[in-house]
Amino acid sequence: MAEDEEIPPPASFVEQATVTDDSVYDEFEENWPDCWERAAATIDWFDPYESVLPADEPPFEWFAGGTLNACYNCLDRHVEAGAKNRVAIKWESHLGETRTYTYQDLYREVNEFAAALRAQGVEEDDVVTLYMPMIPELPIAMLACARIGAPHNVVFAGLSADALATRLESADSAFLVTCDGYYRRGSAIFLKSKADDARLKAAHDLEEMVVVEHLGETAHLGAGQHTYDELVDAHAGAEVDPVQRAADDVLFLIHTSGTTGEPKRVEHVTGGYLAHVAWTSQAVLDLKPEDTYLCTANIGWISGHSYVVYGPLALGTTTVMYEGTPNYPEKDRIWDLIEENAVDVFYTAPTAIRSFMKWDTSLPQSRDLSSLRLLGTVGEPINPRAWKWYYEHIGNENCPIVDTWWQTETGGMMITTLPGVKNMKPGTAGPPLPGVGARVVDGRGEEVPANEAGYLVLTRPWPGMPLALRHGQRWGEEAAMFDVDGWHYFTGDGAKVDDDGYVTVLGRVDDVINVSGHRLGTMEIESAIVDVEGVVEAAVVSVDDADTGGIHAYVTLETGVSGGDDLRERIGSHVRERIGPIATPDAVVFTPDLPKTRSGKIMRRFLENITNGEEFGDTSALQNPEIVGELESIVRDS
Ligand code: 6R9
Repeated sequence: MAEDEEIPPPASFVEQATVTDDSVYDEFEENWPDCWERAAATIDWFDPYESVLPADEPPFEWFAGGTLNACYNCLDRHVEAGAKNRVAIKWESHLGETRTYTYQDLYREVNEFAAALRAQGVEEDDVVTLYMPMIPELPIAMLACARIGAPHNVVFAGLSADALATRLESADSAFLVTCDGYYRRGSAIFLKSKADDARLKAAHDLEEMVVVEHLGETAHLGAGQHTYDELVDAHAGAEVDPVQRAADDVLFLIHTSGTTGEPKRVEHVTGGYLAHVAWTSQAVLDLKPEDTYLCTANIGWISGHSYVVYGPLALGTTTVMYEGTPNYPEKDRIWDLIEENAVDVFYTAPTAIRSFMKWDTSLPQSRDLSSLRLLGTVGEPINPRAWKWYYEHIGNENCPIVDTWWQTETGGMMITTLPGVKNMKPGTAGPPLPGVGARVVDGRGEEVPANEAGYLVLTRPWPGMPLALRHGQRWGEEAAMFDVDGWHYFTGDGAKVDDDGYVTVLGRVDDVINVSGHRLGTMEIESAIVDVEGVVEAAVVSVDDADTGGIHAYVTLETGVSGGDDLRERIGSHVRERIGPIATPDAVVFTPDLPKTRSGKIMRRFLENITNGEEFGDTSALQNPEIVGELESIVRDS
């Protein structure tokens, strides 16, 4: 396979794909915005919408006038259509315990928990925070919230008590569902104690806490704290009518890293979001009700919301959820899951694929993976070598790969090939999906020539857009950078477009870094580091190593403070406490100074060059150009 080879989708795939007609692109162009009815038609509405998009300027009221319920779409309608015995969620614990929920089982438990939440005082539009690992009670709680119109606010279980406290405050949330603890690589992590800590730290009243007893330890319960089982048992057999939500009512909040030190709160609304994720699950992942599907994303992040829970369940598919990591108990965990469950569609991250490549290639080869029909990736650019390995070793050259570019802010997929229509180009996400407007521009907002790098902007609204953008807000400095004509959203990514309109995403160009598919804000980590006594300034950069990834921190100290392993350890543990283990620097470099512009802005670009052993460009714009060479020798000799 040559480097720039185009690979047509396998005929066996195209024969059975849901979307195979190239005319879908023209149809969306000619018929914009009404073309998005195709997305809206994948879900059921209580009241039909009056207009797809009433105006082409903010506020963007997608599917105005329509009412619906996301939980109804994910459960009731499949049960009503006779699919009650189809498996909705197949869960496997890290030790191989399995739990299977049919659509009827899930319907029953979601209704019971929805009744319980109501009885605890949760009303429509109250935000319920879910601080839970990958256990079935997490999607159950999400759907229960959706049923009663209470937006959920999922916080990744790997984040610290401090991070949870900040997110409770940011969401103004008085209700929390958590669990006693969970296992990770064989050891127990106690989540309830972190939740109790957050409760004390949050400048905010937490009224009620529900605790799932997952480890089986009896959790110590204080006032306003109940076990999940006690509440569900008390509402056994209860049925709760799904509330009618307006298309624009919030379905959930999610926090991600932005360019400021604070987590960025993103609110997704019911109608547009659900239509967007259901449609892309169908058109891109080619999911069908009879499929068994595995997405390795954690539900704590947007990929898990959209493509473990809402997309597949809206389509009535079987979604496989697993607790734990791809290498526990053994490095063939994923291939086990695929073989055992005869998985049809598999969606994972490039960082996982690179690990699979490093581990023993004979592991997937010794398994029967022939059930697979389509493969997907998300989270970061995939290099052509990893792409080809995935294509050959996992897909056996029989499965198209969709390299899907999107973000927390977009809600669902935006740039990728339609696998039944377009050729694939390894390392390139593909053209914008039908109806999506994307352009690559320079610093003045002018479109750059083909194959040249620039900034990736979205130039048309899309159904899955979040509340702030619907209302025409400019998202801080991220959107204010350009002078693009008309409405646009700056994604924070750099990209280039080839002559066929295929977009290659090059990575973040703002103060967000992507470390093994985890999105982290440099400012968030830096402000945790400068909290440590003795530290004056800090700058963090990502390590550009496809295999290891990681974060390096450059730190200046107060006079008289000496940098050593002790201080390194204190910095590491403080970052863990403030944010979580994923943000802990892999190396801390003490330096007399940081490269700065004349206006005092730290130039991370030079630090990135030094970290990654690259040539650095012109340093003449710095107030202290000599530090770059000095730092280079510190790093080289360390
Ligand atoms: C869904 C998700 C978003 C950032 C995004 C970009 C990177 C995601 C990508 C990709 C290249 C792809 N990214 N998919 N880069 N190719 N297929 O990951 O959301 O956590 O918000 O991260 O991830 O840099 O801006 P989120």
